[in-house]
Amino acid sequence: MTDSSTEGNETFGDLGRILVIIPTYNEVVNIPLITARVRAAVPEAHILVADDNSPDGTGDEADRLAASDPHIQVLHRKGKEGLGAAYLAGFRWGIEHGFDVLVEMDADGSHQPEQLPRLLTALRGGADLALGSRWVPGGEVVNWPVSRQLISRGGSFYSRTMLKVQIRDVTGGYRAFRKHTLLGIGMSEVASQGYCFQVDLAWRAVRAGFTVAEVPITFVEREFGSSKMSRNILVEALLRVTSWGVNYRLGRVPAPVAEVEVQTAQS
Ligand SMILES: Nc1nc2c(ncn2[C@@H]2O[C@H](COP(=O)(O)OP(=O)(O)OP(=O)(O)O)[C@@H](O)[C@H]2O)c(=O)[nH]1
Ligand SMILES: [Mg+2]
Repeated sequence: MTDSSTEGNETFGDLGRILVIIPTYNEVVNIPLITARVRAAVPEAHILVADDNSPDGTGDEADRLAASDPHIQVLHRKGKEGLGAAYLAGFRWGIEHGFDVLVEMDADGSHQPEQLPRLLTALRGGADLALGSRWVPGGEVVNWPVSRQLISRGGSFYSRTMLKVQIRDVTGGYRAFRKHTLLGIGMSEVASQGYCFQVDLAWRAVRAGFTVAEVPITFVEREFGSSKMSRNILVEALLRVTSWGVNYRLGRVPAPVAEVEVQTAQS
């Protein structure tokens, strides 16, 4: 079940230039569907597909889409380096190209473009970071196996407890950042890759004193293609979150240093 109607007919030009970054690895069926939905839902937004040289030809398909739509661009990366690295490269690209709002969105339809206005509205309301949340009132998951729900809820609970953050859905990956938020969280120190990349960024934003808003979303299980979720991603998250939590309690985790590390070229 997907929500095919965009909420409201609002425009978001007052937020500046909006870039939706879609990381892809073997999403050839999904990429035309998701880009079309983003274009329909928020027509002023631009899209950057960050593809890690997918063997199934997602990069070529994205190039075809980009050739017929100036709002779509493709960042071709040399090989599979994980979600975190793809997003960091996308953020840098977006800031260098003069974007003011940078959105994270999966390619597989789990993050519904029609709900993007909710995240953008939260930024307009004063948030520095808007998090799409499954685990706040009004948030939900559709067609997700109980095993995945347990991992997600358990991961959020463990991270919240270890890191003492109040965010209910700290592992979620549907997010909108104001540019200044990304410039203030020390992106160059971020090394985490999979699930814990999302925890890392949210925790950094909180420690840097930014306002984080959780916005309810309906998360829909992917219909096409296969999951890249793996045991390694879970183990990485568990080890990193545990080590961050222990060091935090020992007073060894400073607040992120604001660093303007990207040259902004207005285009
Ligand atoms: N560029 C790039 N994208 C990736 C990589 N790993 C995953 N992705 C993309 O990141 C998004 C999320 O990955 P998914 O496989 O859907 O992971 P998930 O949402 O945890 O798993 P499911 O719920 O089972 O779909 C998708 O758009 C993937 O194509 C990677 O190494 N590089
Ligand atoms: Mg997914």
